[in-house]
Amino acid sequence: MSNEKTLVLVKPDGVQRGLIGDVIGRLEKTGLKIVGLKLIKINDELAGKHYAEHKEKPFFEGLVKFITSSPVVALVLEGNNAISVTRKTMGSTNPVDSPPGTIRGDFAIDLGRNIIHGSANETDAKREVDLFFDENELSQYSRSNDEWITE
Ligand code: IDP
Ligand code: MG
Repeated sequence: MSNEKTLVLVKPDGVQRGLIGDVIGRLEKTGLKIVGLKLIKINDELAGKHYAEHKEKPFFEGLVKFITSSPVVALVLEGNNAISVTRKTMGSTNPVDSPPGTIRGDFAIDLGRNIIHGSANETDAKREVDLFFDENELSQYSRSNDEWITE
């Protein structure tokens, strides 16, 4: 789809390691527009909803413990193909398989400490944006350089 919104989290490891600026900077430079942004501590309930698809997986308990262990930065990015552009910029789930130049490839070496979350598809993106942001926390605005980013 053309204009999309996607949810990104700078996970606890990214916050603790001082990588918030690097991660957001890379995403910003793609041309995607930040329309929501906040620092929050995820509780068990929100973690369970966010990672519902992984409830039966052996790593679920560790994943919830990790994602609730420290604040995260939650972002909503908007733009043409925001979901796939963000996933491409992030790299693969396992940093070991992520090429240099991607966020996970450059900043991480462990599957369970991979710095960033990004929605996987349109259905997940809608659900996750609603889970983390109220409507009134999202901004609609234009930038003076929008015509230089999108034809
Ligand atoms: P994604 O974050 O690239 O969408 P998912 O498969 O949705 O990857 O998994 C969610 C998160 O769970 C991953 O980012 C990673 O932190 C963690 N994870 C996934 N698979 C494993 C595993 O086999 N062991 C430990 N952690 C895992
Ligand atoms: Mg996923």
